[in-house]
Amino acid sequence: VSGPTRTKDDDEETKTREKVPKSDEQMQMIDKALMRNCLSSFLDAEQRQEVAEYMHMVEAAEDEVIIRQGEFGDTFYILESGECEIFVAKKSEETTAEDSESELDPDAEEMPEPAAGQPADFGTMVYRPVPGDSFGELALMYAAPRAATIVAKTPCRLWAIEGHMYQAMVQDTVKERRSKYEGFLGQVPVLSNLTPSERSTISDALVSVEYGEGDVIIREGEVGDAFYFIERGTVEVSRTMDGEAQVLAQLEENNFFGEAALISQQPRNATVTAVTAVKCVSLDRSSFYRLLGPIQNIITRKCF
Ligand code: 1OR
Repeated sequence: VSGPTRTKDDDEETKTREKVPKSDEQMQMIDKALMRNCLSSFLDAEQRQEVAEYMHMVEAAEDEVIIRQGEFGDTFYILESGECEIFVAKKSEETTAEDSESELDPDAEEMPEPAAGQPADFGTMVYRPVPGDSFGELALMYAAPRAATIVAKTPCRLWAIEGHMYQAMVQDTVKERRSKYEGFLGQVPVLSNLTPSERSTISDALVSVEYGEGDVIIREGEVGDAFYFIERGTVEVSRTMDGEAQVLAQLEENNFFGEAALISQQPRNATVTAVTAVKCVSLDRSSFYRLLGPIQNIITRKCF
């Protein structure tokens, strides 16, 4: 049932919903691509891995339309190999594309191919993605029609994931994050006056950060603006005394540090270094302020 009006977006194989085994190399390539796209750049390493596990390979033939501007589509793609081109049509041209779409009915004859040497007019070519580039995130993020047309110039291999698969995965993570972090925010003395709903708001603003063994997370003397909660790993807190670094404490999972930065812009009074690989969530003063207003009011607010 494939005709020239169909796109890769329309294919059933594009909507597969199972995990697909992949080589380490493929996982790494997808991971890097996810880190670079605004749709997925906020995901942490584990979440990216989960999304990567569900991405599956689709192939586009030379000249095949992968995404068509103006149409519905909710697949997100990463180009693995091959060459394709992105075209953007002006509004008037886009209407033409929509018109031809509305003529599409199941009994209709296949649309004629454009005459030889007469390429279909998709508008202005704006970008040639290279392997590792991704596209299709806009329709997914904003529930909008496709903003551009993407055509395979050579046979292409693409990693694909359907929008609501992706969203379901991320939505669960949002819920999990809330219940996980609301609890710990309650343990932090400077935040103990937050209401449960404020804690829930704040938990959405937490950013996952990862450090390797030996990385300095905060440095004594520097002005800090973020506070950290350890989800996994061990850190060492040290302070320079008589010109020598003295270890003051080791902190582990469920401990936090750097909270003074949420209330004051004083320099850090100790250095915190990752002893093992460390996974933290962090909250910075400006997000805290943006979400909850002047911090001082909250911290000094009386509980009732
Ligand atoms: P989508 O879901 O709207 C088409 O499907 C995709 O093309 C879109 O997500 C982006 O991933 C990708 N304008 C709109 N979409 C673009 C553009 C683009 N580039 C890539 N895409 N412009 C080119 C920017 C270099 C703006 C042109 C005015």
